[in-house]
Amino acid sequence: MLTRAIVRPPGESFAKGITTAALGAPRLSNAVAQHERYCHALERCGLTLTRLEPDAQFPDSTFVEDTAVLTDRVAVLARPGAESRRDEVAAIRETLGQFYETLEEIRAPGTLDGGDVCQAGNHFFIGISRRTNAAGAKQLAGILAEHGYSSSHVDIRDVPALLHLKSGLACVDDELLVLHGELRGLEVFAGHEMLVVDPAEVYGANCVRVNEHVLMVAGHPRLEAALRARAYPVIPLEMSEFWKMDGGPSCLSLRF
Ligand code: CIR
Repeated sequence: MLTRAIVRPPGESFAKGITTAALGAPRLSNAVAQHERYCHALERCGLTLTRLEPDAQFPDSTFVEDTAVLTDRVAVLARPGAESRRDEVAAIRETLGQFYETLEEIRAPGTLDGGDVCQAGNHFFIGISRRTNAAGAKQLAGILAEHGYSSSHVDIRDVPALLHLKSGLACVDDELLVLHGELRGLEVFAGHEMLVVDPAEVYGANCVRVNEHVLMVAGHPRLEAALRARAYPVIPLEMSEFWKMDGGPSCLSLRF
């Protein structure tokens, strides 16, 4: 059961963040409103929020998920692959220190973004991506193993559509994976039930289970119907401004 989340609303410099999406510049006022609705959705799922102040020094700092990997047994500070995001971790270290007695961390030359880490029960899929390198993935696997978790690596460097593993993969529960079609054939996912998103709805694959609910991007009717058909209560959220900056529902919070 998740009880808390850390969030940080987008700041004045939000539009200066890194993006590959050719969807135009985000409008800050819309982003702030969408973020506020996202926060309400987390609260509706039973979470108590720690709301950090917007930080214009780091345009991508609203995507807090990339700065850490949180589990029931251990918290690991990430080392973001993008140089411009690396110092976002300092503030998260301070915040997590209020909740965890010890914090592990990914060290150089390893890089790791939290968005590349997907938990499925006691197993973790760790993406090797444009942001997370093999050294970072290996360090995380070692830390997780010390705490009794298994893990496997998923190399997505040949899948340009995916910035992070969780851009195309969500673990809705221990068994059901929602995934981008490019990932469907990978041996590493064998044995899991798979819900492959329609090619017209690939952005929808970045959804996130929060206790009883699944938070997903509004406007993905096939995925929404498929989740509802499996009796998951779905909360659709407008994410247009975060989509413009390559983000989605999972990356806007650290949940624990
Ligand atoms: C970045 O490129 O780092 C941000 N503009 C988007 C990060 C999205 N994070 C995520 O999917 N976990």
